[in-house]
Amino acid sequence: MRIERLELRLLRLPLVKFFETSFGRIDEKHFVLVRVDDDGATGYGECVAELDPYYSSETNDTVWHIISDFIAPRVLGVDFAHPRDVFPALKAIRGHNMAKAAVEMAAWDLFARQRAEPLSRALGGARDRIASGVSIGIQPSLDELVANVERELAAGYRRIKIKIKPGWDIAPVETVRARFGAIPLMVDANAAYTLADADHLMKLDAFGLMMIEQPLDYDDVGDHAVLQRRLKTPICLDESIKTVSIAREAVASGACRIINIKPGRIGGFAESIRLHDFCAAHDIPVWHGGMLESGIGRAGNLHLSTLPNFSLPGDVAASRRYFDPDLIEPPIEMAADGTIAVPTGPGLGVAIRQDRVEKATLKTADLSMLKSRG
Ligand code: OSB
Ligand code: MG
Repeated sequence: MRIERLELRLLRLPLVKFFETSFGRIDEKHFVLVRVDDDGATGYGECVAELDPYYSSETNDTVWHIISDFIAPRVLGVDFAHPRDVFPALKAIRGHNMAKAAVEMAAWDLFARQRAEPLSRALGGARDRIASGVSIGIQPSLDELVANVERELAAGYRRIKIKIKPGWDIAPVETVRARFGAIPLMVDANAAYTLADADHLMKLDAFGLMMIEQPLDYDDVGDHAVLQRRLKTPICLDESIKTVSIAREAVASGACRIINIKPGRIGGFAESIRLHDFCAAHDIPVWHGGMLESGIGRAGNLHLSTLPNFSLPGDVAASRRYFDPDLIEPPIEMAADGTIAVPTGPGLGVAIRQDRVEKATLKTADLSMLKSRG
């Protein structure tokens, strides 16, 4: 596989409904889409960076800069025997995993398309359907939260996650438990607390949650280990797990019992497989996280979720909760049993509506001129 052409697009896509976490609210998704071409075959990678450095330190502008100035010159015109060789080829660049992942995932799509096999098979996955969970943002009122949970349970989602923050934590959990009983329920704090809140967070132990996701700050692995010793509820780390080696430290120190894998956060599919395999070897269940992706990134998430240690329902939900229309046609749909079919066509296996991509495009760059002449 040789990446002969690399194109970047910055897209803006309105969300069906605003999404609110402890770090802010968004109404529309702004993201970078990477396209790579080799001899008539095309691959796509959706970047999970956002407009602001609030979930992670990367932003769309840093991604544009790092891909244009440092990643493109290292991949264009290079012969890669396998897409797993892309991440190591970027080793000189420290951090910037979301930028690296977008290019690496496009290379995987290209590779699988050239071999005419679904991405799931190239990644080593086996399932043909995955269990779907849903992430419900912070709501303006408890009544609206209840209405949202009711709707998602009726749709068939296999796990409900609610976002929490100081001032919106015990009451929403208590309300949902009182109204819906023993449903599979978890919370995600997106790093909104500190160890000083440990006594308060321990109140959540009364509600039999599947896990609490990222209660403490994005670089507080050590504090999570202290908190986990006090909590009965398993801690799941998201923001903290920026690399496989941080995951090793987190598991060794007892900072978490579950890990959320987002390929964009740890540098792509090859690193995700490494993380998945490490967790399997240490009895750490994993699930696939979501970053409000369009159908393109969402399809990639589906394929990766087919690996065996993805044993818990992930944040990989139907397109229509986020974008209507989506960039792909048909959209990703969930069956009444709460599962989603994994596309079976080559690569990502979804049909991209170029007219909709065009309409959503704010700017483009063709980086092909950076190809080395050597
Ligand atoms: O913490 O998992 C998160 C969305 C944006 C940024 C971070 C997170 C999320 C979600 C939504 O929880 C997951 C989704 O439905 O895509
Ligand atoms: Mg999270």
